[in-house]
Amino acid sequence: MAEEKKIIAKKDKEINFRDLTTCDATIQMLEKAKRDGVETAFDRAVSMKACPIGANSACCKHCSMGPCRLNAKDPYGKVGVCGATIDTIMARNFARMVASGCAAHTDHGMSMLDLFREVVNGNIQDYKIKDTVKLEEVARSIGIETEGREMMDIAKDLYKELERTYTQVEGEIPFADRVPAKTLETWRKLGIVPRGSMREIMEIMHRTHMGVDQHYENITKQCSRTALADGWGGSMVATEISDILFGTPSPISIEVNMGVLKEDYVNVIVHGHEPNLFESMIESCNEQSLIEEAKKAGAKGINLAGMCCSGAEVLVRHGIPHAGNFMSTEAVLVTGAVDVMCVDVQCIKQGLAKVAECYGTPLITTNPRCHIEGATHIEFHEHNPKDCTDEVVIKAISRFKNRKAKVEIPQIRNIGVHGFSHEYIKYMLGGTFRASYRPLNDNIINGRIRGVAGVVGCTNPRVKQDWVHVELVKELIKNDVLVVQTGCSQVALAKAGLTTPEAAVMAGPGLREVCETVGMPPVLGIGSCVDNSRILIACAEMVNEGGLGDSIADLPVAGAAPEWMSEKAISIGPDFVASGVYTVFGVTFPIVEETKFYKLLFDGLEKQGLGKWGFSPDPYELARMMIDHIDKKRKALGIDKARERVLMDMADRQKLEVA
Ligand code: NFS
Ligand code: SF4
Repeated sequence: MAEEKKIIAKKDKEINFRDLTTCDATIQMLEKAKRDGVETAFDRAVSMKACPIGANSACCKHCSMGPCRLNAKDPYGKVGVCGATIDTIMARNFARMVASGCAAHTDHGMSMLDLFREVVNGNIQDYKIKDTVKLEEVARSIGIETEGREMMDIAKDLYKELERTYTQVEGEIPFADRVPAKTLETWRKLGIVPRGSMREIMEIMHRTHMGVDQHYENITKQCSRTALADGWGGSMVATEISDILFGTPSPISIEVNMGVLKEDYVNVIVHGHEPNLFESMIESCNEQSLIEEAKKAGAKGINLAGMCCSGAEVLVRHGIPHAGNFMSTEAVLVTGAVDVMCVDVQCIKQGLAKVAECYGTPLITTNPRCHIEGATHIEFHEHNPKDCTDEVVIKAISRFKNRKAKVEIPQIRNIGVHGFSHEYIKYMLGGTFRASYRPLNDNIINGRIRGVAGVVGCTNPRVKQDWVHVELVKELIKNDVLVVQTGCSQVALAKAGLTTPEAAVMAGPGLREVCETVGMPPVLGIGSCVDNSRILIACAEMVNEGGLGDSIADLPVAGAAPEWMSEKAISIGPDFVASGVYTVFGVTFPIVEETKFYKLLFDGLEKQGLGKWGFSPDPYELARMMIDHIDKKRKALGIDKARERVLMDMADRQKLEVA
């Protein structure tokens, strides 16, 4: 026992919070948590070493002849009891992560579609179709006639079509119509055009059962097919339906960081993923009778903020302040200022329950799919959404009245401009009257913009929070690469102040010129993780606009999830790779290097006409890999010389200006 105490004391001394995160607000709260004797995921990540065999994906527990552990140092020296090789085991594990990630996104998308159906059928009155222009655009994009038709008729047809994204047993998912012809041709040749996501997920689970698919190449094909059913299926439906119901984002000034909490207000935090809960919470927090209640309790009013992807959605749609990304969700409770944290699904750490309890903050689960031991469950029904959200606000008011915890709010607030939907990027660059991707393509062709990078995904206590994202993005924009962002990554960059038009000074001369002309930031926040589908659509539009090749694989673009942690990232990864994008991950990669499966992902897929994977834990190396790839694509397109000319001209101009 004494021995144990000594170890804990030593560990405590060793933890320097600055090594764990670059988020100053989170550091301040981790220090407070330590004083308060409260443990977070940061502490647990230090004390729980990641299992090296699992990290390499060299173990299998798909049957009770095992679990079997193989040796990463001698990967072909041993096989599982059934004879499964390292490649089979890694590919199966990977496939199940894809299935789980795809299931998360598609189930979220299906909830949005359920809501849409009920709105269209008139069974739900609290939500309405807000963006009719988008409704028509989406309908037209999959071949639904819109000319001279009633909005509700179009909506009914759209629902019927999009349902196929999930339930179709044979044929191609509807949004396959949006895929550039050559990319689609490659998919058809490889047999990876998704049918319906339910079918693809079911098949992956079947094929990875003991004794079924035991060829890593064949398993990888089903990974691609399932991942495409996420990105061009479930995720895309989630984004498009949410835009139709709640509005398509356009640039809006936003505030992020824990300083958005207000000591003298009732603070309500919504954390999770499905925007229907948040939209209703916005209504409840603006409800006059509840504001009166809050005032009676001694508060100045009700203050609503988001976290994680729910937060990212309402950040870009309505400019609702955002309190922080995934690794700050426990830290925000340590402020003592949160009067309620209301969650739905995904990325909700079970550890929140304990931290919330320590500070007397009610943690409310609302979704039938996600209960947490120790939290209060108030179920959210979209037929009567405010029943739930009003009750949550009442709980928050009561907690405010009885606040016992000492309040300490880090006084840090960062301003940015977010909300660059792919539609808006079109208007922004092309103007209202000639909205198109032409100016973006032209600026890429003439070399001012070297290429485009999507930097997305989670934060993870195994690496310094936010640091990898921020350093990677800084490096990219310095090299004239325009960055688009979703999820927790964009919040990291917003906190670092890079999502303002003024941040253009940190960009290379070409990108800077474009940003300054248009008045846009060099880093464009576009929404939550399901909104990665906006990046795919933007890629498709760039191909269709012309001049940058015939398929997404020809584009000078790359993607990165430098601090990823969730299985959803392992679904989005192969989605981008199969779409033709070079996709790099940080932190760790669940694979044994130099195995056949490794060579397929990191090299072989590209030879099949798809994208490929890359990995490095180092942001500068990641940037180098992405830029090299972009340059390789520029060369293949024959536009590498144009860039040299532009840069030469710029240098001459700068010389003149100096003279
Ligand atoms: Ni994306 Fe959203 Fe954040 Fe990662 Fe989690 S919130 S869906 S998974 S941690 S970016
Ligand atoms: Fe072991 Fe094969 Fe069973 Fe996996 S499926 S646990 S490798 S015997």
